[in-house]
Amino acid sequence: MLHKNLKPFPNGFFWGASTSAYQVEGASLEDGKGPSCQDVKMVPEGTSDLTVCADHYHHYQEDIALMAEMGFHSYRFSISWSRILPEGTGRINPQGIEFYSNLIDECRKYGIEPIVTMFHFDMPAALDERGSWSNRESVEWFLEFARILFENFGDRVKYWLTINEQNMLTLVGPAIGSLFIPEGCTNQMKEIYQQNHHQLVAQAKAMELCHKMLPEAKIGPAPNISLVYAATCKPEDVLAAQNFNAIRNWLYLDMAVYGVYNHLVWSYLEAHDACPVFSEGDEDVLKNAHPDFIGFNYYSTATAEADNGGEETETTVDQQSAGGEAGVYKGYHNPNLMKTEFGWEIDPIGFRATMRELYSRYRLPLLVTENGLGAYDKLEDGKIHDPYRIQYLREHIAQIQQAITDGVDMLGYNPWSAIDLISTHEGMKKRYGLIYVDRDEFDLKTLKRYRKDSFYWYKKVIATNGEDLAD
Ligand code: BGP
Repeated sequence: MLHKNLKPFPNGFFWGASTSAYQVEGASLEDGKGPSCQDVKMVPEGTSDLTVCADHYHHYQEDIALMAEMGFHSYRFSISWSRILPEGTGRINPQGIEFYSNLIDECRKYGIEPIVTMFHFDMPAALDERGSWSNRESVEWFLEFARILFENFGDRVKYWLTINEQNMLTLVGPAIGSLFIPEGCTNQMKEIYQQNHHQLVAQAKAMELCHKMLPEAKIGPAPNISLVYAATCKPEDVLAAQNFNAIRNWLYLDMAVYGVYNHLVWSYLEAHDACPVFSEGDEDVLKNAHPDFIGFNYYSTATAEADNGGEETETTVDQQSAGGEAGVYKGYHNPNLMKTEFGWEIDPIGFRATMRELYSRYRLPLLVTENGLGAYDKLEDGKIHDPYRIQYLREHIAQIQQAITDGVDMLGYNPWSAIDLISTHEGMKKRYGLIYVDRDEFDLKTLKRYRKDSFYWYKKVIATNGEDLAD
């Protein structure tokens, strides 16, 4: 049902937007920063590398001022591990600490709450050389990094996110430029789920450490959640949707919240001889960690049908494509949904369904850490007309209010992205920002910032606490 008497957005709702370090900062090897896996990867053909990005590193004051002009209450950004620890462990880079300290102060100067992602796809290259998440020591590496962040920024950062889209790292590593498979590996699935297990343990320990060191702070995970629909009401399709929901979504949140492996996923891993090995103490560590809220990225729903194990299934290419697994589920193109210019389905109502489901399952406040539309924006006479983005954001925000009226506890909305930045695998041409950056894929041009039409529109949305969504 569509509510007519809508509840208002709560006071203190975090209206803001998101970025990630390796996609927005640039200065990829400046001021003592070590390379991350993103800096040394093969960039997809036709797309630029990550040395300059939006040059946020050098423009952060101007960028935060623009966010303040929009009235942001929050800015969700990530901290580059290899800017803080160039070799991933050991030696701290003071200039890295200084940069984030200044960035945080700049936010606070305008009353913008910094929401910090500790890890967003950018493993230090030096740690990849030591086996990345495959190495059990990665748990301790992450904890060392976490402690440094809490020590240096914990006095000013109250909201922490552990690992961005761990589910996408596990399911579509190559699309986001982060896949580590050791030489001689014979069971890739087992290897990937072992790495996933290390990340789950690292996350649990980081949450516990955060609560110990910063009793006032709040911390949560940030997976990419797409509720999975069944393609039809055939019982087999419903089972397939349950399978994909478990593999794609619930594994990560059942673990973060309840500290246990989702039983459907465990049985799927057993069938593939891919169950992770627990080290001593893991079970307790996982059970003892408790997030304060659930951060989640939402772009669209997914749809699945039964797979009889016969024909070949489509491969999963990126975050929002479903692919399939013989005998488990098969991705299905939902004929009821429109797509973006880059082929991602658009489903605002599915956003509400996702929020309802998340809240029913976990009963924790929800923070939207990403949501947005990638498009080919054009700068004409100093203006960027992006009605398609306004429409996308408007329809999604309207569904948050429906969800709030459904009784879902919503903390905030931080769409992707505050400012144009480099896409995970489709370069600069796929823009998401409210602020336009004057550069092309390879021509850096002026890097000047322009306010898109969506900038002015979002400013009004924030000023009216979500009451006025009109153009
Ligand atoms: C999410 C990532 C972001 C971001 C966004 C858009 O999966 O957390 O880093 O890039 O998706 O994706 P893309 O850049 O592939 O269009």
